[in-house]
Amino acid sequence: MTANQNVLNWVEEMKSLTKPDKVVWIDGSGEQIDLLRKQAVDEGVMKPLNPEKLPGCYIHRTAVNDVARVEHRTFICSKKEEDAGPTNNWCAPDEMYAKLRALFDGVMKGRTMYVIPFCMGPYGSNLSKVGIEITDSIYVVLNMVIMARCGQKALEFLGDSNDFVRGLHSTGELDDENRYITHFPEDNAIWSINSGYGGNVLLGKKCFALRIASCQGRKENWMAEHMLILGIENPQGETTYIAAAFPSQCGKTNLAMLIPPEGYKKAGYKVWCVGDDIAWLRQGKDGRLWAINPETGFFGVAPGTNMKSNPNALISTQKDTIFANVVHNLEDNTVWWEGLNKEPITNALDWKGNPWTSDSPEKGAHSNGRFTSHVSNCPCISPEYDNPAGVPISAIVFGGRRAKTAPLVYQAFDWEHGVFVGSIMSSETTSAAIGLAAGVRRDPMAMLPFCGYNMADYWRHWFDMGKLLGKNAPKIFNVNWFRTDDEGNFIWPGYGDNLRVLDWIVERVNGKVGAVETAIGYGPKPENINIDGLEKDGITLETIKGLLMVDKSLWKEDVNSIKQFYAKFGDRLPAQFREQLADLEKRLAQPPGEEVD
Ligand code: OXD
Ligand code: MN
Repeated sequence: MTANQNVLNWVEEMKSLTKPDKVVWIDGSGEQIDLLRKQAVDEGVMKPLNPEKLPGCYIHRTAVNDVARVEHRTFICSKKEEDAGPTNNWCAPDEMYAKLRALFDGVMKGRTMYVIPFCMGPYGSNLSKVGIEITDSIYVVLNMVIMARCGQKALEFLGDSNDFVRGLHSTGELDDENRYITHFPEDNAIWSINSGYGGNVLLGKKCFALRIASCQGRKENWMAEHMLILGIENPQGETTYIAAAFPSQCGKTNLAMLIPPEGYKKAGYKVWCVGDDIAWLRQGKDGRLWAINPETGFFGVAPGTNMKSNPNALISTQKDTIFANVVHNLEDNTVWWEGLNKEPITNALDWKGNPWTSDSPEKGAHSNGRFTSHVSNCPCISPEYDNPAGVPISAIVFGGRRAKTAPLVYQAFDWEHGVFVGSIMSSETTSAAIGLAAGVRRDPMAMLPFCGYNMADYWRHWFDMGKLLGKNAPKIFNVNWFRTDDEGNFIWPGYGDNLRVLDWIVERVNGKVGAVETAIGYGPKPENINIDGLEKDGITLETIKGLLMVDKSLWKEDVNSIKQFYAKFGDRLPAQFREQLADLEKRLAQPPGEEVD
């Protein structure tokens, strides 16, 4: 399939290490994929679902000990430990290669080695990059062809270049004691063994498009971020693009595909999804920051997805989708998960494959049960999604899940302050990764598990990008949909109504609305958040005032926890953060500020 000696030599080397019975190159053709799907069904890797109700859909189960990303087994193997930084697990590359060579030695005996050339990003884009994943999992192949542009064309795009990411994966024995998800940023290499869960094995995604790409971006003056990208089209047909970072399971996919509230729909607003998880951003010729979604699919969390929370995601799963670790409804050979609907399930298998009904005491789907669907299934996929130029980003939004501290929305004073706002992001922990203590954790830019190098250097890179972009830099905001009342109920309705907050953000970046200076940034004047039609949810101007309130005593406590977090980075912490913290403390000690334009 290629004459590229760099590729051929590497594949040969991996073949002699893993010793497969057979090697199959994925060419990206429909015929080959159809055959592989049949083979996967014959091998019992996945089961076809009801062809009338869910055409082209399959269900798969991972091993019960292998259901999520494993941060405690994820390593950044840079030559120097300090280059991985205090938030990553580190191991010297020689030591890790030696350990892994022993595990990979002969691991594919009796198995087929699949070679998947893939391109992250549209062909022809100066933002796109090629990877090759070698795997012995047919499930990985069938997911990768949904999640990335795979096959012959990726090799053509690579040409005879040596600039490709080398991904090696084997399901091994699924032994969790020897599970390793390892990254060698200096070699552009990823080695993953003993897992079959998407986040650990679809190497184009978190491993390449975030961990390795973040290192590449730093060297090459661009950014790889854990961000959704969406476009908001106003009734005049002008679209403003926003990139937004949220920790796992904070509703990123829901926000990326949101359906405008009735009033906005009637007025002619549209929301377009460019991507739901990862953004690669680079300065364009016009000086602005442009973004692509390097992926071609959604690897979304199924539980909680329904016609109210995310109709566009649910519709995306109705054909050509691979489900993992959800309920298999045997009644009509479909799938189900908690939060899908209230239908009683009487004859089903749970995510572990055990008989299950709605009356069973345990949940039927794993809380991190997933669907893999191609972006073209999504009714609101942006017409610009495949544009090699990407889309121009006007606003960067950070968010987290905080019950009390963070207000509904605020705007950073400037880029430097915005980097500080991103660096103090925090959220409750989720089940997308196991091995984490429950509670609030700092998750700067939602990149804590995904930054491939020292986070202090990563922040420095953000400051540098700000200098590069100058006056063209996007404005930075923070949102929190998750404030609760004294009974612990969410106050803000969220979902489609989040457009009301994005609307303020768009107005701000377009210079159409003023703001109020608060201790933590510019806040909206309460009357500038559009609440028309929210009376039914009991939302009034008073509610908005409450949601925008900045409780200084809580923020003072937060300052202490920020200091503790920053202390981990020692002298490497950018000096700007000490200044930002000191300024914040000063503002917290002062009376409220003025209205600004
Ligand atoms: C994901 C995650 O799977 O962030 O997208 O965990
Ligand atoms: Mn994610």
